[in-house]
Amino acid sequence: MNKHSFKLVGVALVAASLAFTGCGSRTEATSGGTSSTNKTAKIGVIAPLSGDLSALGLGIRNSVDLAIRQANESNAIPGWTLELAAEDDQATPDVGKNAATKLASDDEVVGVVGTLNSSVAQSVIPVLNSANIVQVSPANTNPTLTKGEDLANPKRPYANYFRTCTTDSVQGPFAAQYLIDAGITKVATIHDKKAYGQGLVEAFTTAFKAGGGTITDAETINPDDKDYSAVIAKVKPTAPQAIYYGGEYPQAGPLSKQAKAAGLDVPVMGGDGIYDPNFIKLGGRDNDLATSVGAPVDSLDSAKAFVAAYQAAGFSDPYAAYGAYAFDAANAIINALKTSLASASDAKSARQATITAMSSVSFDGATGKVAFDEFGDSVSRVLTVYKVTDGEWKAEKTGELKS
Ligand code: ABU
Repeated sequence: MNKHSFKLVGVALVAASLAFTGCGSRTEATSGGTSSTNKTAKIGVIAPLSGDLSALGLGIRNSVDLAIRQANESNAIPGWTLELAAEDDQATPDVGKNAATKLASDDEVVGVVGTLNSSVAQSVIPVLNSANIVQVSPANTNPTLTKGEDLANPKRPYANYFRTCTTDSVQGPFAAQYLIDAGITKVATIHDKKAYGQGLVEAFTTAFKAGGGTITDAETINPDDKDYSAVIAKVKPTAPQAIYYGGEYPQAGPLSKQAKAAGLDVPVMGGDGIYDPNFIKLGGRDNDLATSVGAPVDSLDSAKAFVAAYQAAGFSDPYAAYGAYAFDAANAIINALKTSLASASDAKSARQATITAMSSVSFDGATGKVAFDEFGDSVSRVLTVYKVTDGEWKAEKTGELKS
């Protein structure tokens, strides 16, 4: 049966079910070919689906969609049909907060994958936490989201929040170690003043200095800026061997291009926020560097089935940096739902039980082992350094932070 005819049959069956029961449960063909009356539970997505960062957000949404389709096809939660409820946060905290409020008011929503941006997560997490909705981010790397502002005395702020990516407490030092090992000991830093960019630069700076490096200059930009000549003019006389940038590719690409054009011909290095082909399209040059979470997805045996299924699904956007992490995040929620929905009469009443069940989730995902520590952080601490080589990102080094 093709996708179109399956949808038509599904619509007819849903209509028949609603007419018969007069409520929100629905009848669908199960993977065994028989019919049953199913209840609905929704998994939300909050991510940038439009704007500069949509290349990352669409990969997240599609990968959650794929996990939901697979769960429904395998009847992963008997008696329940899962649905996707995707909201565009436009990479903006206020828009993300409204998206969270909308999802929280939908009684069928039991979990949310997202956000991309740590700054948006700061607005979204409290809303979902108040509604007892579990949230799993594939991409937020700011450490304070799980450990609070005082990282030396960590205290988990929100019990509903988990993530499948590692954090900037690991990513910043991993980049510092890489540069020092490469003989780069003088670096200028620039960040975009957002939670992610500032936190990443702080983590990098502490580790780089501890490793014997010198920060020649520390500057900031505004995310809306397009012309970086003023900041480049301040950095250039300090003669850094590299620029470490905290922020995302829409600013990092042009910054790299403008620095080189101004005669500051040194590598720009950033974190996972710049690891996207758009960084190169926007001006990133050969020898620029990025760290990103985990091992390269296309090199992982564990990710082969995900990559093949994503391609077979025919999505028009790539899974990008966080697709596999979003797929694992959705499957973490689905695993928790297998426990929490088993005896639930409706989705809303299973929200708290889903949060509780998430702490015990452990499975082999596309990105490797998926499980969470006492803060809700991923147990994985693997990162990869990528270098722009012949106009493409190429993996340089994968590993864990040396202690
Ligand atoms: N982790 C990189 C981009 C997302 C964030 O703000 O954390």
